[in-house]
Amino acid sequence: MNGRIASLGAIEILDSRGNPTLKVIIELHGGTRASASVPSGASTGAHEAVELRDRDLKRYGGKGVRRAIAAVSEIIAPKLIGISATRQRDIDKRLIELDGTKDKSKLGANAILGVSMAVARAAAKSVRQPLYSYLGGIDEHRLPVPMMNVINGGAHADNSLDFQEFMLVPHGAPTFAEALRYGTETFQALKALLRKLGHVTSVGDEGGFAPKLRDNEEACGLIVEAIEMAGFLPGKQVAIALDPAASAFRVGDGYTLSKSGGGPKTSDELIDLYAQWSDLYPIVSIEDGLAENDWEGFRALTAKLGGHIQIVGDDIYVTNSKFIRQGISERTTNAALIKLNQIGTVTETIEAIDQCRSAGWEYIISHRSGETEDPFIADFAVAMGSSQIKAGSLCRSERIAKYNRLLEIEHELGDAAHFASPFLSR
Ligand code: 2PG
Ligand code: MG
Repeated sequence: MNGRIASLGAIEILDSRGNPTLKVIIELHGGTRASASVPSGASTGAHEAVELRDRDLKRYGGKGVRRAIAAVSEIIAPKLIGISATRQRDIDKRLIELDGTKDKSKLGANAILGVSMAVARAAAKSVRQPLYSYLGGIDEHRLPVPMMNVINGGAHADNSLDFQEFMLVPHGAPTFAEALRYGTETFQALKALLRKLGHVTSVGDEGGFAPKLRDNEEACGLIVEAIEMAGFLPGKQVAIALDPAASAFRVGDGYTLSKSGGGPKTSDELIDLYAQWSDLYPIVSIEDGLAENDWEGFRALTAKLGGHIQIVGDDIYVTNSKFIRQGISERTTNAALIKLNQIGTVTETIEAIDQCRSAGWEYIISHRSGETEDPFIADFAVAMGSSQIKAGSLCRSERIAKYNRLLEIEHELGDAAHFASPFLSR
């Protein structure tokens, strides 16, 4: 019968860092074909679902994904063939049961997620709907505010910055297309500014510049200067978001800013630093300002700054409903980062988002530092009515693919498209 899964397989492709990943290819009875590619993180949370890698040092330094591919064609495919691709929830449940582990380490979260995403895309195609309206319903029409990572540090660049991401947030634009222009013109101004100051303008893993600056704070100052150079109002039109990714510089009970030579700090000292910065710079959002095991520090940060700044949990929640629920009851943050591959299926990701919605939290759909040209998260962000998307800088096609897809969606929605800042009410 049309719409039922006829074949399912995967091939090994490369991600944006030149590491192998999977592209899952699915075919339905009736001729619909679809595919989905799986991203991969560098600064991963300890409780993330586990990617299956071959560990065969003779191929790709052990990072090959042939075992995950075999899991798709030999274990998963025989169980899913014949089922209607529109039964996403049921299919995801079967995938979880087939794997049987808590962290999806048997079949691999990469194998499982690739199948889950490919199923969604094939089902959308089979009912002739764009992915965003298939997953979100016909009423979904919100375009997310982009968070654009224009200065890279931490685990994403070999430079002097401990903090991983310094992002532009063009939330004061009237449309997504204009927000993209505000961000891009600021990115180009930043390039000119760095060049003028004698810095290199080569880029890190997410396409942001990776200069050797004096310290982390200098990045904020340069971004404000670039926003002004591009002719925008800092804060009002283009604001700043940070992802220090603090788990990466957690040492013992404290934090050590070793890349910048900033020395050790306690949680309270880091929180004070963020408070100072938020007085000096137009910062609207801080993600992973503390480490994944520092729940107490997160609570203190949220108590201090959460009234006017978005405090986002990434590594601490890993898109897992269980941790998000705990975060809600303990007021650990007021927002969560959402990454499909942290949890491993489309259904579980939607459950994590439902948790956020029930608490009135913002939820930000995010890429990974290792990406492919697959723009799945662009459709997913619109489908989920997410106020924000984190998709990297304004160069490198694996990042731009997501922005270009959002431009298409905005165009397709026409007058129904809605772009609004989540920050004006703060
Ligand atoms: C993050 C992500 C994406 P990675 O920490 O938010 O920017 O990085 O994919 O390396 O975990
Ligand atoms: Mg993060």
